Amino acid sequence: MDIKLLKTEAEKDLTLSKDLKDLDDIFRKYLGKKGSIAEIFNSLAEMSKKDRIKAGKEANELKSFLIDKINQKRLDLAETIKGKEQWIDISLPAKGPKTGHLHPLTLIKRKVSEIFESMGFSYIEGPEIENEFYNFDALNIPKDHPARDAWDTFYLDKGLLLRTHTSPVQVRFMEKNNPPLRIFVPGRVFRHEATDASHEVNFYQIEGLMVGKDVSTANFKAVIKEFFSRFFGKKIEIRLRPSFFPFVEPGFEVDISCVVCKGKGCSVCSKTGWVEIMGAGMVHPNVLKASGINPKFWQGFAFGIGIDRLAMMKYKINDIRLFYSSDLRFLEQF
Ligand code: FA5
Repeated sequence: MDIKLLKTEAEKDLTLSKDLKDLDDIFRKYLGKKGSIAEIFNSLAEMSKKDRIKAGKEANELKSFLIDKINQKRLDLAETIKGKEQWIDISLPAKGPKTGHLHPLTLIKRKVSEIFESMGFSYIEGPEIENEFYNFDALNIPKDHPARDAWDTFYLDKGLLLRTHTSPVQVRFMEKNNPPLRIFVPGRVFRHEATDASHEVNFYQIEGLMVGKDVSTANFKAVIKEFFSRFFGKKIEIRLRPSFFPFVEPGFEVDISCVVCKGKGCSVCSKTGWVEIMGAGMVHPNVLKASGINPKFWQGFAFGIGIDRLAMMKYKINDIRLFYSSDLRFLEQF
């Protein structure tokens, strides 16, 4: 390889180079591991001693020459492109780290907690892995009772299961605490069922329980009316439908008018204009008994609200599955 020709070619390349990328290419072409200079060094072994000394010296000179030229050109380019996007101004303050934020379901849980706490309810938690006694038996759902089918359950080994609702915590709490009592229990629950726009296999509920000497359905209505108006910050239409839950008597389901479509009918409310948001009722005497409380002296109401459904209404989300999608485009809006 003719070193003089190589030098001329490199000088030409350098003159024509316009940006830092061109310079990197030139560096690679001549000084890189597989570049021209490396090639010359590799071929030295095949030369006669005289040629080898000459070529080695020239190649080394060309190498330092090119390094100097490239460095100089780099500085020149930096000067000329100062102010343009390629210029890195090292005196600028660094970009701050991206901070995370709370998940929309956490925001809702906190808001709900704040409201119930202000009404004198205490925050209580219970286990996500339950046994059949607390999830079913103590809640007046005997083994072979068809009502058990209402909760499609993920069973684990040894009589354990993933709790299908937060109601078992009613019993766990009443076993250890005497009435009068007022608690709310936010928590994750699991159901082995098909998902759609308003159903997930994993979702969140808030259980509420108030037991006293003369706690009635009227108290329940007052509490949830106050809750909904504070939660939504405006008047919301509520409707109570008689319903059956073995652990309450009487039992009802509470619907609120669909905020997503303003009651017109959409995928969230299955075109009915109403969204089922909670189950509720007066605590069944058998549940009080199973928890060691005498139903002759004490009575109360209980309810279970779907947190996800509340979040859907509050933020006008039309598919519950978005909460669990981990999609930042969705989550960054909150
Ligand atoms: C229950 O789970 C009862 N434990 C509620 C209860 C408590 C009744 C105390 C009486 C006394 P239900 O299966 O209807 O009931 O669920 C309660 C709420 O959870 C529903 O109103 C709904 O808001 C929410 N929910 C139920 N299933 C799902 C699901 N698959 N995905 C999302 N939310 C759901």
